Amino acid sequence: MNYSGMLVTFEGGEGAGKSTHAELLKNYLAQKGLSFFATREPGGTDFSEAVRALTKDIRFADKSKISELFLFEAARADIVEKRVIPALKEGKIVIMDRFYDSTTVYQSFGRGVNRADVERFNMVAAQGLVPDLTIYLRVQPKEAFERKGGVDANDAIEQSGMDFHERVRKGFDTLAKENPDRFLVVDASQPIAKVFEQVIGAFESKYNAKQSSLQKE
Ligand code: Z5A
Repeated sequence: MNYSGMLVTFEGGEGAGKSTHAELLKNYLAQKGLSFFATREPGGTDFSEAVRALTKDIRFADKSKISELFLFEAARADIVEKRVIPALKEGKIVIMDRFYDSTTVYQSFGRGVNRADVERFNMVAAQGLVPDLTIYLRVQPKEAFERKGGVDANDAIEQSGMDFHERVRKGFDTLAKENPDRFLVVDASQPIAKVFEQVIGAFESKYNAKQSSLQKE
C-alpha cells in the first residue's frame, strides 16, 4: 500500500513503558511541528474500545483462544480502516501502542494458536500494512509487573500466569530477530530518559530515510 505517512508501533510486555514512550514521542513530534495521530490497540474507536473491554473482562477469561484472536482482529480492523489508513494517506506519523506483533506473540506464542493462521488474520485486519518502525521495549515480566504494582486481578490476560508472560517475552525476542530492519530492541529496564534517547535516535533515522525516499519518487 502506498502512503506518505509513517507507521511507528510500540511493542513489549505489560508495564514495559509503551504508553510512557508513546506519550513522550507525541510531545516530541508536537514540539517539532510534525503532524501525527496516536492510538492504542485494542481501542481507538468506540467499537474497538468496546471490544477492548471484552478482551479484558475476567468473566470471560475461559473464552476459546480462537474467540480471543478474533476479538483482537475485530478491534484492529475498525481502527485501521477508519483512522490509521486515512492518517497515513494524509502523510501523518501514526503512533500505535501495540499492533499485530502483539497478536502473533500473545495469541500464538502465548495461547498456542497456529502462527500461520494468526499472521493471515493479522494481515486481513491490517489491510496489509507493515510498520515502518517497531520499538520493542524489552523487560523481564517480573520486573514489569513490579513497576505496575502487581498483576491486575480483574484483567483476563494479565491473569494468564507467569509462564504465559515468559512465552510472550520469548515471542517478541523471536519476532525481533526475524525482522531486524523493522525492529528496534531497547533494554527497557534502563531509566526512562535513556530508553527515550534510543527511541528518538531510531525514529529520526527512519523518518529521514522515509523523507529522502519520498523525495526521489
Ligand atoms: N493483547 C493481546 O493479547 N493481543 C493483541 O493483539 C493486543 C493486545 C493488541 C492490552 O492491555 C492487553 O491486550 C495486553 C496484551 C493484550 N495484555 N495484557 N496483559 P493494556 O493496553 O492495558 O496493557 P499494556 O499494553 O501492557 O499496557 P500497560 O500495562 O499500561 O504497560 P505499558 O504501557 O507498557 O507501560 P507504562 O504504562 O508506560 O508504564 C508502566 C509503569 O512503569 C508506569 O508507572 C511507568 O511510569 C513505569 N515505567 C515505564 N518505564 C519505566 C522505566 N524505564 N523505568 C522505571 N519505570 C518505568
